Amino acid sequence: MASLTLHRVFVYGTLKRGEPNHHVMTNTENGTAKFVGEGKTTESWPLVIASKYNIPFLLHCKGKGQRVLGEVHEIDDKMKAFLDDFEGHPNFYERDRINIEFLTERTGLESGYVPSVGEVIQCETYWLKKFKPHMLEKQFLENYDAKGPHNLPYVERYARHLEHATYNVITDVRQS
Ligand code: PCA
Repeated sequence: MASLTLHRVFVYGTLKRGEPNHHVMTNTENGTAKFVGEGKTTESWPLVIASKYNIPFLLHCKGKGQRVLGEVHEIDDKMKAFLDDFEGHPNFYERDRINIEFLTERTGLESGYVPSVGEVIQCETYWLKKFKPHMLEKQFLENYDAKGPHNLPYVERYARHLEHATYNVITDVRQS
């Protein structure tokens, strides 16, 4: 039987609406995802762009960087399993909790519970926990945009060299 459990995920990078990997969250073959609203981390964390493919990473290093803006989505078990695989959890990104201040006003038309503005909610996010020291020398962003003024455009997976299609060959960001 399909589980009805929903999980809140905070996306800060290419999974956000309008960003290059958002389509995986709208593809119902992967499970279901519902946008709940915008949010901001309650604490400062470094959000950087790194690797030859210009991939965004939230580094698990509290107090550095800025409070990061992103989106809260409600996902089912199937989408959670899909995203874990997609993000290489736990061998590349690691999914773990993060506290998020919810920022979006209710419209009154939502189905189900929606947090109020200013409410702090616990979500799951895809961290880079074991990162190489040079990652902390990069620019710390507040709000990721693949086409932003940083001039580090995201290289989509299909455009990468064939043997670089999976994360385990990206060796310049993660400390083994
Ligand atoms: N995808 C995940 C982690 C970084 C990325 O590009 C996200 O958008 O939150």
